[in-house]
Amino acid sequence: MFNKYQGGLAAAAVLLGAPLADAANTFTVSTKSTLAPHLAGFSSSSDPTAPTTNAALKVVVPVQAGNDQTFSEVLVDTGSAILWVGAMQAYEPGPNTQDINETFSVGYGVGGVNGTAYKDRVTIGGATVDSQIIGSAGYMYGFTLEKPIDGIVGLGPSGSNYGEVSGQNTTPTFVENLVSEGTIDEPVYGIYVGPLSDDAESVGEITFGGVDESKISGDIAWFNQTSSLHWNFNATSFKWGNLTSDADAPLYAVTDTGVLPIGIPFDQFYDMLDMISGATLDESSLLSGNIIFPGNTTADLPPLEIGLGDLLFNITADQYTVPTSLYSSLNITDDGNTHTWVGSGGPEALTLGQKFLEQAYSAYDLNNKLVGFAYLA
Ligand SMILES: *[C@@H]1O[C@H](CO)[C@@H](O)[C@H](O)[C@H]1NC(C)=O
Ligand SMILES: *[C@@H]1O[C@H](CO)[C@@H](O)[C@H](O)[C@H]1NC(C)=O
Ligand SMILES: *[C@@H]1O[C@H](CO)[C@@H](O)[C@H](O)[C@H]1NC(C)=O
Ligand SMILES: *[C@@H]1O[C@H](CO)[C@@H](O)[C@H](O)[C@H]1NC(C)=O
Ligand SMILES: *[C@@H]1O[C@H](CO)[C@@H](O)[C@H](O)[C@H]1NC(C)=O
Ligand SMILES: *[C@@H]1O[C@H](CO)[C@@H](O)[C@H](O)[C@H]1NC(C)=O
Ligand SMILES: *[C@@H]1O[C@H](CO)[C@@H](O)[C@H](O)[C@H]1NC(C)=O
Ligand SMILES: *[C@H]1O[C@H](CO)[C@@H](O)[C@H](O)[C@H]1NC(C)=O
Repeated sequence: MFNKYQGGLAAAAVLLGAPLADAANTFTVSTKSTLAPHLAGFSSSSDPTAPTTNAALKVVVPVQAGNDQTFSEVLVDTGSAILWVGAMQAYEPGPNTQDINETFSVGYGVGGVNGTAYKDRVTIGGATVDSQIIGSAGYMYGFTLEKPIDGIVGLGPSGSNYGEVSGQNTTPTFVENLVSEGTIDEPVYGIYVGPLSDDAESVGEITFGGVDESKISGDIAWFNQTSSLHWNFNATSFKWGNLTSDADAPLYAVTDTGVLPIGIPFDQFYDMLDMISGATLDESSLLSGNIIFPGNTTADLPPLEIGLGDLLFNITADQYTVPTSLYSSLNITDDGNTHTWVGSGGPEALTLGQKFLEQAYSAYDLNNKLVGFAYLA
């Protein structure tokens, strides 16, 4: 989750097999996508694959810390890099808690939080860190769309949490600590955000220490990170019907599990509005800024074609249309129009939020500063 879209630099995909193959050998990752949310991650202490729950509007994972507490709705955010809990259930220092006499404070694009920082033993799924900096929420504002949440686990790039804990410049993330404590060999992780089903929550997973090969088809396309603060990289192409991004211009992309929409390049976004008669910008719902198509165009809406290296992800109209079952939680009035998850990503820029990630596997390599994508199996 973030509030600025930072452009990266230059646009070529790399297909690297090596870092992955090594990392994958360090863990035998079982597929746990059918396990029940909230409980499953703790049923097997040797399983490094923590189930995440795509609760329609956010990806959450249960986190154990404090006084033998389970914080079940902790938002998975690849756009930040600090761990805090205690927004719903107060954090209580427990047998493994060290009082470090520090505070923490983080501002996100959609809210902010501060409070006391501790070191504690923290478990996510089968993965445990003995000495993890964890924030205990004291004061919090915002997060309208995300609430209720228990906290946020940041899976952003190393060193991107500068100044968030008093007395420290940057602090190690959960994944960095898994490596330094010897639990995983490589600071590599993979995220599968299960596509949302109509009726209920769907289950995805995070794999620490490698990727879950059973969730992907073909190779992962890896991209050099172009900003140290977020998972920015250069994408390759964008197309929607006859609207295409300029092949000679850069196409700056950022991926973030903590944001919901798919942001497409500014020029094509406004061309879309001009081209479809009756198309408007959402001005009143919680998806303010997204495009709304008149109901009569539904049948003709082409897919969003997003090219990342050699991979081409087609996000179909069905996939970028907001289901009516979510209208009330998003304050959308059922006016017969087609409300979408599609907004502007900024000039020559793509934002690949949760609604994109439901259709792709993503992978992160902290040492080599790479972000990768693969087709889902
Ligand atoms: C990615 O970075 C590596 C190491 O800095 C470099 O060798 C490679 O050429 C870069 N790839 C691209 C596509 O920029
Ligand atoms: C805790 O930190 C405050 C502010 O830095 C300092 O004044 C105080 O002495 C510290 N307390 C302990 C017990 O270290
Ligand atoms: C948290 O923010 C509130 C409101 O700005 C402020 O009053 C409070 O002192 C802050 N607490 C910490 C621990 O930073
Ligand atoms: C693009 O497609 C739209 C809708 O089919 C059409 O009205 C428009 O003329 C086309 N534009 C170009 C440049 O082909
Ligand atoms: C669809 O409805 C809009 C108004 O809501 C109108 O401007 C447009 O011409 C209609 N398009 C078609 C293809 O009927
Ligand atoms: C909900 O929508 C109405 C108009 O449809 C608007 O007046 C109101 O401000 C919206 N509420 C929120 C929380 O966005
Ligand atoms: C993506 O959609 C376009 C337009 O409908 C189609 O031509 C293309 O074959 C699709 N590509 C893939 C990889 O599904
Ligand atoms: C990303 O694209 C920009 C603009 O074209 C370029 O300057 C930069 O070198 C590219 N970076 C990588 C890692 O490809």
